[in-house]
Amino acid sequence: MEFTARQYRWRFPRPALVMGILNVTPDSFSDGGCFLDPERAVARGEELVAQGAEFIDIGGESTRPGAAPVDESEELRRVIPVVRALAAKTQAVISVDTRKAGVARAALDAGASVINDIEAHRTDPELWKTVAATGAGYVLMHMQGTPQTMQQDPHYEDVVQEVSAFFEERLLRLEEQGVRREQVLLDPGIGFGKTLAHNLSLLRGLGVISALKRPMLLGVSRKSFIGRLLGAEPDQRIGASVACALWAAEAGVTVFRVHDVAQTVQALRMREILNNQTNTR
Ligand code: 7PM
Repeated sequence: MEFTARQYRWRFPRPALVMGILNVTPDSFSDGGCFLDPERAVARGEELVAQGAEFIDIGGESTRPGAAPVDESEELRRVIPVVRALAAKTQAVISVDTRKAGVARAALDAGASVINDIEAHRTDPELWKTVAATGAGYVLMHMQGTPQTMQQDPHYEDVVQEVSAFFEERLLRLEEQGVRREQVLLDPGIGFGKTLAHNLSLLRGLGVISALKRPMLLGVSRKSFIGRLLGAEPDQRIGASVACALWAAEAGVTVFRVHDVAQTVQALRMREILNNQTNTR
């Protein structure tokens, strides 16, 4: 298995990759408003890289349930200076969390290599063409509904089968648009139109998605299902987030989108040593 994003290429199996989260929004649930100032955002990005992140995922529009949409000029203003600075200053692969082809294009021009599309191409039909034309990496995330409505009454007959069928269908449509399978990471979209029970079923059923033979990305970091299960505030969910990452690594997930890069990298490296996946001589 391979994943390519512009000039980058990873071959699997290989040690897990960590994607550090950098929100440049005024309203994200665990770090909202902290990094709206570009200088602070860039400093935070450099810190994530120093902690071992190979990807930085930069987002300028909150995906919080019910969050207000952001217009393109505002999203560009938030995101592009940070992409440009981190692409120039760090070795990290820059990912941009956007649903807009205009933002994706500008970000790729500014040095980004991956598009993290939480809407899986429901909003802007130009987005896949941009991914095809640039050879960018593409995170294909499953969501039922839209960020505005997704948590109102999510319903599935069999969430694991339905998410898996969604990926198969989108992979075919992506190929029709000129996006090669090698460019795609599959992400079950934990918390996006899912109840607690759906999230747990998906985590338990990751092996089914892994049978699609594409690398998987997972975002569980500090999510509310952990709070619901264990009663902790977002910044007190690190242990459970890391536990989920180790669990998911066992099921074949290879890319982890996290807030707590140092702790996650340390846990994943330890797991790899115990599995004899890493050369320790
Ligand atoms: C409310 C709900 C606030 C969800 C914040 C979130 C993912 C993502 C996010 C994910 C990919 C968060 C999320 N989650 N992109 N963006 N996968 N690809 O906890 O799971 O960061 S936003």
